[in-house]
Amino acid sequence: MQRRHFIQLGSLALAQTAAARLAASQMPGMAAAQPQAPPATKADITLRIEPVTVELSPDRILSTIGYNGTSPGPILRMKEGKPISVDVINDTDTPELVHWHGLLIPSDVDGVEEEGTPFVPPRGRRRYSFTPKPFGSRWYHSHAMAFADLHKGAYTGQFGFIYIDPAADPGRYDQEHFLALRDWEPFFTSSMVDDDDDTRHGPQPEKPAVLNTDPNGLEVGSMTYSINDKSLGAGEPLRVKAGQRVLLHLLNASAIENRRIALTGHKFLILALDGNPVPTPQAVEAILLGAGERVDAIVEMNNPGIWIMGATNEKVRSFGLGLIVEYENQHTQPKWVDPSKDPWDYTIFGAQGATPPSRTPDHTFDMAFEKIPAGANKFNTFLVNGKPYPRENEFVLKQGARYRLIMRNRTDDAHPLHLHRHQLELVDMNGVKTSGIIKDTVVVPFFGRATVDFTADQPGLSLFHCHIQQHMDYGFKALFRYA
Ligand SMILES: [Cu+2]
Repeated sequence: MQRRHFIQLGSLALAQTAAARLAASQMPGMAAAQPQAPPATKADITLRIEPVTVELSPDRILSTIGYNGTSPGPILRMKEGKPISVDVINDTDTPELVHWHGLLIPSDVDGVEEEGTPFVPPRGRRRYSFTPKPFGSRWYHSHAMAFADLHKGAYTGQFGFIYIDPAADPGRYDQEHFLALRDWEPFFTSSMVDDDDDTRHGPQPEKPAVLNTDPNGLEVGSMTYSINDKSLGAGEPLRVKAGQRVLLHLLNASAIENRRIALTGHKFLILALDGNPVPTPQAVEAILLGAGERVDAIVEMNNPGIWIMGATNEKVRSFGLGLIVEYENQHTQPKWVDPSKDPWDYTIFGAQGATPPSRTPDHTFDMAFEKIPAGANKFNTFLVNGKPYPRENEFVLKQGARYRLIMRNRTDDAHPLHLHRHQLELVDMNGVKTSGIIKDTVVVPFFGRATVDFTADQPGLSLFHCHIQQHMDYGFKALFRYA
């Protein structure tokens, strides 16, 4: 090849790269993953994305992707308002994103492709620097898309707790535990009914007059469960003494299902939802945790025995979702008794009396969610207001204004809806008014309706989506932008 020829080819290649970069910088969904050199200073935290094995029980050892050799990853404790840096090293062949769920941080470090956060490239690294807020139970997880690949994104073991101090005051307590509900080895199935969904017995204000009866497409199921990295009966029991107060930080880290749990013989005193203290703590027998949601609760250990805490769904519990709570000097078999059938109801934790929401909204967005059944061996898709993702300039926010979102669930499934980088105040659930409950993920019931308010105080793109990975991947999302 002649030299002149070579130079021409070289400059053409350069021009193409520059054009690709320009295009990438103009499209938030295509942010270029430039490799970063190791930084000169050491970060406060290093997270290594790498293959891990998880020993759910002696005869059930799984391979997945996790953080720092484990799944769940390390519990990250941060101080509210104190800047922190996290080096993420990606020892896999897949571009990755780490999302800091429930934190009010800028789009470029939120860990979301649609918001324009750069990927952590395969075999590369990227530093996330941000100021953690607000305090409470948060978590971190992969926000990569998975589509038909059940070995990607939130289907893997890439998740862990974040706890931001100062904590909400739980009062005196004797033990503190972080417990993540998980399913493993997901598979496609055409016949899945979510038996845990206690919302299907409630009011159905959004049930369409004519139902779409087209045959359903593939759903994702599991037959392997755990709390943290152990299946029921395989790990050490949670050992307690009569009279102790045990603080539990519960997280549903599932990519596929909402989950209802109970602890036989005991009640959970609910202190915080999604890490935010509730106006009216109440004791309940069972908790419904949507995928992505957290609950902080105190359990008074006042009923000596050996008890099972776990999924109220018998099949799910027997496939591993549970742990044993053991009082000292007890020698009986672990016991399970179904809790009362009282449905989970956010509004009982709201402000007492007819307290109005903290601020009157300036503008209301109506959002109707629909599922388009795909038929055998295909993937269902989801529409927001009749249109597929992406959509242009539908949800544009004015900084400082207060917005109301009316979420109308016209599907036969309960969906955990998550808005990134903002805090939602629950104001209405199926017609029941409430106030003072602050969340980042809200389960909108089966054919039900939930209304939330939020202040547009976080400029930048913010993703709104169902926290069930398959639903998000196949269209159940919207992008909020600032004017
Ligand atoms: Cu969903």
